[in-house]
Amino acid sequence: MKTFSGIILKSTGGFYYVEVADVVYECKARGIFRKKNNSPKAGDRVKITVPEDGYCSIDEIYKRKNSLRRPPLANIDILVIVVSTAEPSPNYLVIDKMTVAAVDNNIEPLIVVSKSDLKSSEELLSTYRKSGIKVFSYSKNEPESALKIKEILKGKISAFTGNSGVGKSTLLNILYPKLKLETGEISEKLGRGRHTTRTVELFKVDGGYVADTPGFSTVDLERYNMIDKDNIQFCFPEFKEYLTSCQFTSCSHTCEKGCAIISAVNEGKIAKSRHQSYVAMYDEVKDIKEWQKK
Ligand SMILES: Nc1nc2c(ncn2[C@@H]2O[C@H](COP(=O)(O)OP(=O)(O)OP(=O)(O)O)[C@@H](O)[C@H]2O)c(=O)[nH]1
Ligand SMILES: [Mg+2]
Ligand SMILES: [Zn+2]
Repeated sequence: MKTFSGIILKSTGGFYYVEVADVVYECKARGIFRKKNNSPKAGDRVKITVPEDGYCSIDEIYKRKNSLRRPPLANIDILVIVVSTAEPSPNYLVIDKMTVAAVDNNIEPLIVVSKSDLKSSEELLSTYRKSGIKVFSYSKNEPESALKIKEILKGKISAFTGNSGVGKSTLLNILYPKLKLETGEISEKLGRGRHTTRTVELFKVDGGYVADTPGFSTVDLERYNMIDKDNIQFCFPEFKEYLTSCQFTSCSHTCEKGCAIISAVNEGKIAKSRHQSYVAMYDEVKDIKEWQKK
């Protein structure tokens, strides 16, 4: 019997695939994790036991840097939020919920606008350039525009997320051609009503790992992550320089007269859609009681 430390690449059908120095072990998790409602997930660093015969088992999950419920991933450095200019059309509130979930979990958000060949990406780019979040645009016909993204991801663990059909797997194939991930036509997706990518999986690339994830519907996002209403403001990086002007008056920054955030929005320094998302998220969580969050 031997023990190793490794990283979980994916979990399917009750098995976990744990990489230890380029060897992947098929493991089962000990029942204790389920009892504690703390199942292992892709990205987890774990201790495994490899017996002479029988199943390998995951015995311990090492301390996580962070953990996302949806997509189910741990220890992510960068969340790459892929947004298409069209097919499907962007939804600013959905994008902003993802950026907030990332910042709240100590993950760097990075927005990639895809399909700039179908429709101008300018509105999305100008909105997020003001946000202090890195934003790039690319189209599959200009693969060189994706190279800057590759540079940022080097040596990191990153997860690609975004609506089904935005082009996450297509972009990953452009960045790392050896992955050869399955991609799908939008029309087929709608017809069959299912995602092309069906599991969360980590791939070893460029000294780090990237995770492809299945796209989600907005319904899933309602449970994406729950955050305290007073913390939402800190998850909008561009609010930071204005917050001190409001902090002593317990300003909610949603409608108050003289609010420095609202002034910055009116002056065009903060994008209107970002503030609208902030207000929507604030309203959504302000009435949720503590016990409902669990
Ligand atoms: N016109 C255009 N089409 C693109 C671009 N990027 C991806 N597509 C197309 O969009 C469709 C969906 O791409 P996928 O990469 O499968 O999308 P996905 O985000 O991985 O989708 P799920 O796995 O279902 O979550 C495919 O038909 C791609 O060829 C682009 O830059 N321009
Ligand atoms: Mg995919
Ligand atoms: Zn304010």
